[in-house]
Formats: sequence, C-alpha cells, structure tokens
Amino acid sequence: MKLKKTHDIESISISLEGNQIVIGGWVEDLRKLGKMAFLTVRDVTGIAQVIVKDITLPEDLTRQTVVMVQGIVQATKARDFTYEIKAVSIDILTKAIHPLPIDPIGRLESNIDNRLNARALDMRNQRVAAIFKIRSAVLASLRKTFLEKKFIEITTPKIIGSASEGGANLFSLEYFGKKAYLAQSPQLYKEQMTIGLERVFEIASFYRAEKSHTGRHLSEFTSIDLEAAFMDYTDVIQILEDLVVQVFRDVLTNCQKELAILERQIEIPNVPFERVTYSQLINELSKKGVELKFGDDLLDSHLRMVGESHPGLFFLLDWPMSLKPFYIHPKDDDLLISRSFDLQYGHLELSSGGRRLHDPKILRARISEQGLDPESFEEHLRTFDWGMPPHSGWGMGLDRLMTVIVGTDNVREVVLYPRDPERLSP
Ligand code: AMO
Repeated sequence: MKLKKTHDIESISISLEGNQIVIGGWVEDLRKLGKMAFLTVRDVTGIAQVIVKDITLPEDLTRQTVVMVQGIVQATKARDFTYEIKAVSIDILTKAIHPLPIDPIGRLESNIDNRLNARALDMRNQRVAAIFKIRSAVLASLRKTFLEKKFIEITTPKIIGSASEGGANLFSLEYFGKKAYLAQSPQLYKEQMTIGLERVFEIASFYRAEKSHTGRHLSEFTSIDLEAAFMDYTDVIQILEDLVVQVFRDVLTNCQKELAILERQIEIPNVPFERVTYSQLINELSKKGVELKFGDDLLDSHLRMVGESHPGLFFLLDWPMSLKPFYIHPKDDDLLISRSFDLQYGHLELSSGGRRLHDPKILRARISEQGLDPESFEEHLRTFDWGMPPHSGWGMGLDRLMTVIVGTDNVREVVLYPRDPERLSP
C-alpha cells in the first residue's frame, strides 16, 4: 500500500507541469463523464482536481474515501483550478461507508449536534478546519508572547484533594477510596509558583460543574492563566492587552487563508483598550433606568446593555471587594474596592484577574469572612510563610477568545469535543 506523498496539495502549482507527483487525501467530489472521470481530492492543505482518463476508476469509489493518487501535473481549463492531475494510478486506502452521518462539505447543512456527534468527519469541512487552524495559531501566538515576556510555562494538577477556590461548582470523583475534585482553575498553584519562578503561565483544561446552557459556558474549558510576582494589577492588565493585540496581529498575518474561508474580517484592536470602572458602569446603567447599588453584581441582562455602549474590548476595573474571590487585594485608599478587573468584549467576559492578597494573616481573615473554612486552605496558606511575594494575575477563557476571533456566539463551534450538561460524548 502506498503511503508516501510527494506533495501536500497546497505545494503543487502549474510550475510542476509534466512532473509526476503523489498526493493523498479524501475524495470530495466525483463526476463520471463517459469514459472519463473527474475527482476532487482534499488534504488538510487544499483541494486538487484529478482527471481519470486512460486508467480504470476503482469500482465503488465513494465520496470521502481515502486515496493516494499518483499522477502528472498538467494545465487545466477548469475555472476553479490552476492545474490538474492526470491520474496514473489511484489506490484506495480505506473506503468511506455510506450513508455518512453528515455531509462534511456542508452542501447539506447539518445542525451543530449532528456535527459534534460526527466531529472527525465535520473536520473535513474546510470552514470547520479553518477554525481549528486559527485556534492552533492563537495558542502559538500566546506561547510566543508569554515566553518573550519571560514567563515560564507550568502544568498544575487537575485532580485535586480540596476545593481550590471554594464555591460549589466542582466535579467530584472517587480517588482510591477518597473524594477528589477536578480543578476549576490553577489559581492556588499558580500563586504558589510565584515563589521561585516569579512569572508563570499555564494553558490547560479546567472544569466547572455549572448547569449553564449558554453559548459561552462549558463544563470543560481551556483557560489561559498568568501569575506574576512583583506586579500590580495594572501591570498584568498591560500584559493581557499586549497579548490579545498580538494574537490579532498573528492571526491576521498567519491565517489569511482561514479568515478568507470563513469570510471573516478582523482588525487589530486599538490600544489602549477602554478602561471603565464598575462605579462608572453603575452610573451608566442608572441613566438607562437600571438602578443598582454599589455591591450589586452585574447580571447578564445588565452586561448586555453595557455591551451596547461598549461593543469592543474594554477593561472593567475596580469591582467591589464583596463580589470578588477571597484572594483578591483591596485598594489601599478604599478597602471596599478591589484591585481587580475583567476584560470584556461587549457583554462577553473574556478574562478576570487582579492583585492578590499575599499577607497570610489578611488572607486567612478573608477566607473566614467569605464563609469558607481556613482549615481546608492550610496547605496553601502554609506556602505564604515561605516568602510569598506580592503578585497579580488573571485567567482568560481561550474558547471565548476564539468566538470573538472567528465571529460566532456559540463556544461549541470552537471546541473540538465540547462538554456541557447534556454532552459527554463523543
Ligand atoms: P473566572 O472564573 O472568571 O476566574 O474564569 C476566568 C475566565 O475563564 C473563562 N471561563 C469559562 N469559559 C467557558 N466555560 C466556562 N464554564 C468558564 N468559566 C470561566 C472566562 C472567564 O473570564 N482564578 C480566576 C482567574 C484569576 O483571577 O486568575 C478565575 O478562574 O473567559
């Protein structure tokens, strides 16, 4: 069985006219015209037209069958191609058995559930593949910027023995006769790692047992996390802004083909991103007839109104301490206001973070104030006695960032095998 390609399809052009080449891919289309046949064969890089003239077409060649085609590059009259391949031999490697669960070319539209049930086949739709190629470019861009800024990549445990940030949204599991949980965030570990490594980042899956049925919540999501010693929240806000802008730049530079397939136009965001305080938003909402007091949370309906007047990227700063997790640091001049922020894209929260408490006495008190049990945080609190530096950080949802880049309002479109309360497989 032939396995070795001489070329990826995107590397073939009419400049190879007369050359013999071998491509491998999937039959996307098949037309028989008398003694001739026209195939289109797609690999991950592109699509080529194959003419079958003097050889016999293998019997039962079905669409989406995987083939290796040996042939000669020649000029073409076809409108959609700049060359064609005259087949010398066609080997079937594995036949696609029809009917297939979805039409991966997208001529027959399938709903998202059917597509997710056949995700591997869905990936042969070039619009879908484009999203995941962009996702890969976004990850590469993020890692590049983190490393340039002298951050060290870490991998923290996902199976943990006690609730990392408190709260009820943890999945539990049985761990050799003990109760364990799936980590909802690397929060405590990344903070601990500022002792010694100073500047760390992690890109990994985390888990939230929330029964949310929205386009922005998943039970398993990819978080981009940063934590940095000797930095205040304004410093890590700046890093977040730089990182996001660089992602847009890199996607524009490296993913032109994918953006064109998606018919998606993006622009590099203007800097600095707008910075709006929580109190300013409360005032803005009050002018729109929504009366909120300092300390009230901003609900989705409020954020949707906010998104109308702030449709792009902006930082929402200085949340009330009462709305923030126990580890967030207050302002020096007003203990009711925190040194925290969210990065918003209109109504959509992309990231949240802030300066952390690094004094263990104050941290212990805050844990109790929030109704959590300091006992269950003792292991974590111990590390604060070993020289915990002042530090700040944030977590950003990669999946949500991807929805902004590719222009969809459903996070399931940008996650390979999404997990939500209804979906646990494939
Ligand atoms: P938070 O809980 O706000 O903060 O999460 C940070 C970001 O992660 C993304 N996110 C989600 N994405 C998809 N589905 C979900 N269920 C989901 N939950 C969260 C969002 C969100 O803005 N430890 C802090 C971060 C920090 O302070 O460093 C934290 O986890 O984009």
